[in-house]
Amino acid sequence: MTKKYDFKGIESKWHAIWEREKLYDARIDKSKEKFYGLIEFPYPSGAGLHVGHPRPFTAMDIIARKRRAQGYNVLFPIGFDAFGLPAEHYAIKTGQHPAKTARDNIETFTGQLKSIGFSFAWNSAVTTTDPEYYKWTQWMFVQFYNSGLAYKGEEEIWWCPSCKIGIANEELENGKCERCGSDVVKKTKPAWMLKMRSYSDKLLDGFARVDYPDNVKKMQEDWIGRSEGAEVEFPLSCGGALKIYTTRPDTIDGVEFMVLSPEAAHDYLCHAANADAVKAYADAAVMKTDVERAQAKKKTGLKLEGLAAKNPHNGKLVPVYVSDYVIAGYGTGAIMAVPDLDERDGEFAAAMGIPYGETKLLAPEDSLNVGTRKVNYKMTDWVFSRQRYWGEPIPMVHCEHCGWVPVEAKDLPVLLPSITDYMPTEDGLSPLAKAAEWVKTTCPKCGAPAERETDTMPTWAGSSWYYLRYMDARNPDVFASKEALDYWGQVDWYVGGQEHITRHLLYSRFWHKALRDAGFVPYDEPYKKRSITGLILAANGEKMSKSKGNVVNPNDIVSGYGADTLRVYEMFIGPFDQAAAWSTESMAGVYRFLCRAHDLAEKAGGAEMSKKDRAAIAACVRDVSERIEQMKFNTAVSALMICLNYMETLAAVPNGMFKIFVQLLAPFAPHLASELWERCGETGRIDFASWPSYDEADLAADTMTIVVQVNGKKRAEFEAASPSSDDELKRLALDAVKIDAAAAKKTFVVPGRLVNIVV
Ligand code: ANZ
Ligand code: ZN
Repeated sequence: MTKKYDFKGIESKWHAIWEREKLYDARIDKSKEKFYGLIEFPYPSGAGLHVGHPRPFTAMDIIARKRRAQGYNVLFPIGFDAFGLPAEHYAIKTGQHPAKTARDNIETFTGQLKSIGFSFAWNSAVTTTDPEYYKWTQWMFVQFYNSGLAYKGEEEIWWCPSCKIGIANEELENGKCERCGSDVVKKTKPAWMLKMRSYSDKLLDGFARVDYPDNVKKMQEDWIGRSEGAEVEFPLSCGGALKIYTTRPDTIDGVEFMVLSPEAAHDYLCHAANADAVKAYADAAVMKTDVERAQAKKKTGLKLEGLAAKNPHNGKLVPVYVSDYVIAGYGTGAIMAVPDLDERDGEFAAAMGIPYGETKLLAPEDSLNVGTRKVNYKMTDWVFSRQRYWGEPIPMVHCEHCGWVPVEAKDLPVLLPSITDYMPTEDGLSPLAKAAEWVKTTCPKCGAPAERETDTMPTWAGSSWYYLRYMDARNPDVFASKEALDYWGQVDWYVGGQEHITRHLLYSRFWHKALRDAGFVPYDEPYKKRSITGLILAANGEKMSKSKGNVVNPNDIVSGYGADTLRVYEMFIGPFDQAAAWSTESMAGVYRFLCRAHDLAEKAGGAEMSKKDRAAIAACVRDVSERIEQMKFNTAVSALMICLNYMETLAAVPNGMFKIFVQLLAPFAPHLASELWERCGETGRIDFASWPSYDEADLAADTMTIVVQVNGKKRAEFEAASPSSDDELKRLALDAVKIDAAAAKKTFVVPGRLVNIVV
């Protein structure tokens, strides 16, 4: 009697078994080789899991499950990145404490993730807002401070007047606040900074030792923006000299004028006859974002009347301009303009009506005697202060006598005080500044009354090192023991979204290298291999969003079709690294595939595998195994479908064949596969049954039936691999009729059909 595919019953049964047996919990086991697979942990928003999450999660789950079957000791952890603005905004709106909403949301996420059957090591789950976790985030900041990597600067930062928050360059979206879309302005504020720029070369060098897609490297390289050039001083008519940075010192003969950034122009006002006009231009320009300045349709600017610069190469006197296309934070904030060769300079010359001639390039050896070699980076230091409530307090204390003093390790964590007014103050101070009792403390060094830092860390802090905590998540004494760090080592494979390449991925590489240099981790790159996944879009190709009403809720798929259908469909939806549009029909097709696989179990029995069966299953083993490694999950699913189609044509499905199919299906549809494995009479868990291999010889795909005639009469029949050589067929034919080769006068072959033996 055929049982219906009861996915609900099957899935809840196996969830209970996995939970009870703690099947996927991670433990150090030195007798086995380790595999550490990582996904970007989710931000537990109030909306719950969306269908985009399971795509990379299922992919790494498949790899983790395959590795277990291959005999590896697997760490496939999960956690929650729960600090940050959305939670705080929600708290402001609803009056609920963000710690409470975070807890509630994490509970929802946990239930959803478990319902999809990810083989996460729940015993090493972490949450960045947990004081036992952020204690270490703070501790690491103190280590960075002690090694000179953290400093408090008077930095120019971007300020969103609406969110009332200082933000880093990389958090701008088209020059606007990425959260609320408001225009941002520049503001000078004291801020904690991390010396990330000084790690530029180390971050670039590290690429040689990791396996990242080329576009990921390229995006990070562009972000770091290393360039080699020279600094050259141009003496000024007012005395002193103007220092510029150029990547093309060989063009110095073609310099027609100099350009100051608006910020730099302020230093030269007293030498300009038109000081007021220059000041007005510069003041207005300073309030624009770099992006606005770079993208302006028409170049604008002004000459500093009465000021001239002398070309140190040819002695020519040239005028000095101010323009906002020259950026203050790059190079020296001033340039030599070569309108003939540099496009931006050419545009500026055209806009200002400056005539220019052709440039004679210098030979590389000449140029350098007027300047000094210089390497520049676009990447700036990391602005690490946020004037927000819902983040890790920066563990620093300010003392009148001792200045800034880090909180001692024994006093960590510096707990976030419970407050009810989360709004930042109008003067830009963090809401923590309003917690007067909390702010008051004593100096760790001299014991005098002192004040706590009230800025908190950016969201990117907790996610910069979470992969380290996973290795030893419950250790109360250190962020991870040496034993754990040595055993689990680097993350072997990290999969996640395109959107995290220049922020999270770069920040965490920097953080890791800083820890490495301080002697706290034993290797210099956190992630050995990184892969990218594409977005899942709505059916019409648009981004899914609440406001468009086109969001697919994974809960509905799990309850209507089962978690295995959701998983297999998300893998089948299209090439893994590309965006793909949701299709309910093709999801239903996947559901039918699983129903058929389920039903086929009834046909599986004691039959022996034919040559043809062996070829079909060998091809499936090869294709599924290879395609998982290449992350070609959609074609791996196709291979499973082809194999199922084949088995359905058989009168009796050999048990041996069906079981291999079930093993190959298991990483994709683990609930159904576990159930079918049991129905095949297996008592162990399919998770640890060794991954199937195949015999190259079996692949000789098709077989053919060859008739053997002796003196024109049919005497026997045999199966041979197709294609086979004539010699091979003759040998097999003689074997089949037990005639000695020497006794055969003549043997001839009709290709694909028969062998005739004349005796
Ligand atoms: C003369 C020249 C001639 C330049 C030429 C380029 C081409 P990258 O490669 O991005 O590092 N530059 C320097 N500082 C600048 C600033 N603060 N704001 C805007 N532009 C700046 O770019 C370096 C080049 O960008 C420099 O080399 C300089 O223009 C300009 F045919 O000097 B060059
Ligand atoms: Zn002190």
